[in-house]
Amino acid sequence: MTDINPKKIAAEKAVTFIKDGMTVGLGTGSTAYWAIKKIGERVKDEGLGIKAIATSESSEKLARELDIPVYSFAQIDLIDVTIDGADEADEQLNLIKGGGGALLREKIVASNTINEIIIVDESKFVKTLGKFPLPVEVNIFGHESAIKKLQQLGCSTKQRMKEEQLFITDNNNYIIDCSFEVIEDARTLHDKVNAITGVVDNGLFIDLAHTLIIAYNNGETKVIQRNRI
Ligand code: A5P
Repeated sequence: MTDINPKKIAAEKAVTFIKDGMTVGLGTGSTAYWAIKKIGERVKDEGLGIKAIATSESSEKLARELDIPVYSFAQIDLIDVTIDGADEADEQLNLIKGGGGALLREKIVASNTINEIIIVDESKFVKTLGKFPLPVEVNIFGHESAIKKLQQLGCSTKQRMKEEQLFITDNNNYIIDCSFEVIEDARTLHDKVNAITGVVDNGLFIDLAHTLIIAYNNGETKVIQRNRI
């Protein structure tokens, strides 16, 4: 029996979109990991010349270990291609992200990217978003008040923990995971959540992804592209 790893398959397909001279956003998580590994391989074996920008401290560390040159927004304007994972993606390419806690930097990078490529295994391709609890990054001061206001939007909340400690993002904030079960109108919910003072951003990515690569458990892939608006 061959070992099929859909995350790796989706990631390696996405890396074929990268051409010499491009600026490349590096996503975060266990799927993006495979993309960063493959990019590192291309840098080493083909001499692929890129400028990378990372969406988290962990991805930056991995990139540096693989000799991928990492830059910051002080040196980069527009990003040609970003490859990132997601926790859920629907047919319109709306997403829930932030399962790894990197949603804010991921959204900043995505919003400066010409082709945001999202890579998922088939389990994350859903009809309606919401089964995966929506990660919301909140300021530490007053987070108790933000939590109450999030609950008033109709969700149950759980503060993100890591090894029995409160989880702190790369930006020194907390994450509140909000279970809505079904999100009928993702755009409206996105705006309502972000209108709460103390919320830094939330994991709904609307109109930010351009390409979705879904890898199935049988090794096949499907690519969905959204027209740029
Ligand atoms: C990181 O904060 C997230 O947005 C990830 O992109 C998302 O959680 C997917 O992660 P995995 O590829 O590890 O499932």
